[in-house]
Amino acid sequence: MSNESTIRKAYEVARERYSAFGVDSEAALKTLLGIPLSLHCWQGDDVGGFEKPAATLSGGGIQVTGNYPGKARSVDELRKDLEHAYALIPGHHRLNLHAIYGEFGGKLVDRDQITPEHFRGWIDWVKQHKLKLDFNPTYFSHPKADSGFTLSHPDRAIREFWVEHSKRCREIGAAMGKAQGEACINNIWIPDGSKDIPVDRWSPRELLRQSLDKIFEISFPVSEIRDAVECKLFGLGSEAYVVGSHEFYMGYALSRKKMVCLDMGHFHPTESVADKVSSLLLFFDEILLHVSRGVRWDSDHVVIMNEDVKNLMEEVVRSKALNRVHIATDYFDASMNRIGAWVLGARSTQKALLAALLEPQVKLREAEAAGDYFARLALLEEARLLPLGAAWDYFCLSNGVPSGEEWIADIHQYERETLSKRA
Ligand code: RNT
Ligand code: ZN
Repeated sequence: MSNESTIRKAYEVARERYSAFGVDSEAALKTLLGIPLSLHCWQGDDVGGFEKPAATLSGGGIQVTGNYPGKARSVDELRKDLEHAYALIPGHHRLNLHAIYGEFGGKLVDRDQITPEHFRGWIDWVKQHKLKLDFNPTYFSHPKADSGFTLSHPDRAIREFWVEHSKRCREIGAAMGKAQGEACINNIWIPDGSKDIPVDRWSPRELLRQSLDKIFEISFPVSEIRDAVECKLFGLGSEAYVVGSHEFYMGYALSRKKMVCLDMGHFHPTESVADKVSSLLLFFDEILLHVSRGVRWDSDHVVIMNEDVKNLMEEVVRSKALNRVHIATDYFDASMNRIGAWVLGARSTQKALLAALLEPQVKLREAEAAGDYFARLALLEEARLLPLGAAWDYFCLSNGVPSGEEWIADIHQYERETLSKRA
């Protein structure tokens, strides 16, 4: 029996099994196909970008460790790698660019000088590949970020530099949105904070509020760009204080009608990001997620379908909020094949979404409504062993990408034929 017919047969059995649980697996697969993931460009080159002189990731409480060979050294290589990654991820997706990934023609174009023209190549490239773009200003790896403060810097000139950068990024994002006929999500994350105990926690936050208000003075159509702000509990070198805390941005976004971005690695490890979804969506129209995996003090390990990601996607699905939640990936690992890391994180996120879509919600809610907490817990436990894998394989097969573990060999082949030739 061919692999394909095994997959089809297994899915037939799975479909019946789900149906007995009151779950329509066909509908789940259809919904999954309509969920775009915004794949972060920065896994491809360890958050390097294409500025001249080349920026190496510095400051900002984020760090990439490892030196696995074969990283993309140019925009062409990055695009080639991305094409390879997208070909192994079922469905239609987005690309999340950072400002340092513009095409600056080998010249020094400082961050307060960038324009939509520097991103024309990307706009054309995504059109050709039927992808959509999202965007992020870059507030790290720059001399004016070395002090650990950017938009909340006490020096007005430095703040203004970063405000100008942010304004230009919004202009770029709006140009992307206009060109692609769909809003670009522009996400602001700044590294500002301090390693040790500050006495004045107030002033930087007041300055940040002021800078953000300046950035958002210009309004663009929501059909072109929508803005998000991303909080963090702590980072490397900002252990004692982060200016853009959860409370800060929640207050800011709510009062200014912006989105909050929840990065899964930016909260206390015992805090559930999944639990935040319903609370936020009762007050916000939309939210942005950065799907990541925190491990001890690192917030950016490659995403796997762990309990946290599963719980988060369950909450999005249970809240019937798929149209109000933008899902982006955010992690960076330089110790393994980078294209493999991209695909692994994206497919794992999709698997978690599929698991959530295949959850026997009706039965679970019945048990809960009846106060039968034993049955609720037992059903949740039984649901873990439903044939998710068969549905996933069939989803991959029907969308023309390798199913099961087949894609791993594909990554190895690309490494042999392409990545290993990069000195
Ligand atoms: C950092 C934030 C932020 C970055 C990217 C590179 O802690 O998660 O989203 O990962 O901007
Ligand atoms: Zn993030």
